Amino acid sequence: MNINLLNGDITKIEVDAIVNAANTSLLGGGGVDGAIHKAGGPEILEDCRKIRSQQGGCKVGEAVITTAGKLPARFVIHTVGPVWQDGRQGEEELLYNAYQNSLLLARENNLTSVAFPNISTGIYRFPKVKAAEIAIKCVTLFLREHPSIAVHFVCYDTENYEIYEELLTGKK
Ligand code: AR6
Repeated sequence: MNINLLNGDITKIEVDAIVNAANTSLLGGGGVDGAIHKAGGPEILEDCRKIRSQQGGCKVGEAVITTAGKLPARFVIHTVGPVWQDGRQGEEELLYNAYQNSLLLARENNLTSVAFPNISTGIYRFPKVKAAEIAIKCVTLFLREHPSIAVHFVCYDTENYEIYEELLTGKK
């Protein structure tokens, strides 16, 4: 299966699309969202504003696609993960939807390589192990149906990297 694990900065990855852990406003923020807009330049925000004027932002669990501006990737897929509250507000399903809708958008646009950050595990406080299990399950099931797509999990922090490494390879 075409799943790769990387440790580093997603803005540097040369793939068809990198995924942004955005918020519903699509107007940028901190974390990976801030890094993507900073490195990609104002064209990304311009596209986001167009989408806002058409559909008023992006709901939690949904995804939209824009240019990647100056980034080495061709496109940015912006998705919105859930804020972790107590686990009883549909957070797991919403996170699954965020991964799945990003992959569906990649496929609709005939993209063959996609890089994901660890959506919701920063500012949105989703428990990291649970988030990694959801991400890997969603991607694995999707790639079974669409084996021509390659997915890169790009972990910025060591904790997430080690969690993914253990789940993907069973080694520690
Ligand atoms: N490359 C890859 N991963 C990164 C990078 C990077 N350059 N920078 C941070 N991460 P977060 P969220 C990791 O907080 O929890 C924003 O303000 C980080 O270590 O970026 O979904 C948005 O506008 C963590 O593992 O996103 C929203 O308001 C992961 O990216 C809100 O944060 C996600 O952390 C979304 O919160």
